[in-house]
Amino acid sequence: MLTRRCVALALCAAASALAAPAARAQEPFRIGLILPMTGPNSATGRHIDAAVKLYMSQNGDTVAGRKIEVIVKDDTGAADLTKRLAQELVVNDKANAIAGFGLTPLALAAAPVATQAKIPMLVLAAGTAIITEQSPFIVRTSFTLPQYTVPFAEWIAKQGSRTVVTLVSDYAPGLDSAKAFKETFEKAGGKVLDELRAPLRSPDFSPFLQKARDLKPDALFIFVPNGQGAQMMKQAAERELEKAGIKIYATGDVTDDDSLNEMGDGVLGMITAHHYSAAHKSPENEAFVKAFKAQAKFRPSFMAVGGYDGMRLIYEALKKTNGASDGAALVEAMKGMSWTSPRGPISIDPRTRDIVQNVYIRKIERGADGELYNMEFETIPNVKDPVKEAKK
Ligand code: VNL
Repeated sequence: MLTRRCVALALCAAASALAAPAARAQEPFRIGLILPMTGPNSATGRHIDAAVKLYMSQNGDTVAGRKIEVIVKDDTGAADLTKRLAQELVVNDKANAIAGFGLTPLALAAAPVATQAKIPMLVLAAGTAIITEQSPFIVRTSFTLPQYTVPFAEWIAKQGSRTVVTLVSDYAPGLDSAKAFKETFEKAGGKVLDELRAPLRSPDFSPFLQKARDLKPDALFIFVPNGQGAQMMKQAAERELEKAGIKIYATGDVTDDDSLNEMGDGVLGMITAHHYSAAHKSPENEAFVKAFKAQAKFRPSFMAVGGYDGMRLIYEALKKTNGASDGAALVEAMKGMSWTSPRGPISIDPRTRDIVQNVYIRKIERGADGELYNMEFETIPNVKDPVKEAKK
């Protein structure tokens, strides 16, 4: 005969057997967001963090029954710290995904951690072409440097410039950009007279700008990462390159929406190429910019849009797996996904896990609100990373 105690115990056991899977289903889905929140690249961190917060306030913090928990870590832009934080997020915080990566060396440092932990690694910022090849768990929502450098070099060649000097930051994305520019521009019949490289840390661009001026090219092509554009354009103005008959072309990293207003009227009319401008004309972008400004109190840059789309990718993948956090299943769910981002139509190339997006040629103009904007006037649609396309 069952005693009262036995009955109670049996019920307890039954109850806890029922409770166990339910409790597991309610485990939060943890995203370790590793960003440079302080140091020279803090603008990148600030924009991505604000965009992630905006996405969550618009879309809620529960997906397919899983509560989404974002754990933000500041890597200050130091690769050894990025790697340690990624390891700690996996081991101590039981992160189900890691995301962020403000600079290429930081993404490269974290890639082996994602491979070992078998969890998705979302690259929201860094732009060297080879990054997505460093782990089968990497998916990118930012951009690649050759993605906008190649169509831009073709466009510049068409404008009639015959000789160009390139000036880039001396690290992987800069080298990617300079190489893509030279190959494309020379194939179109132009000539790159010199390939200048400025140091990444605490750069003084003046000697490089002077060297470019002395070489008397038709045009100068510039890439420096997010956060260094204002200093570059100030020093370029001091060297009076335009007065010497040298046109300045830059990637949109140089004239990003965060620092453009600091550059003053000297940059009016300058032409750049990039995948995002806060002035992009679409209902999706107008709603995004309005909501972003209301919540963050500053206007979104291309870094913000990379973070916003990265969150959407995680949310949509979790819906597809019904809340299951298996890393390989989540990455599979992300492959081929497409939607209309604030930047325009985008998709994740199922072969490379890299982003496919429009590239826009833009001109700096003063907007109706008195602020400076990169105004898009030509679109090169659905561009895949040309480096990985060439390897097919
Ligand atoms: C990178 C490329 C970083 C483009 C950037 O800003 C950028 C990178 C911090 O791959 O390191 O605008």
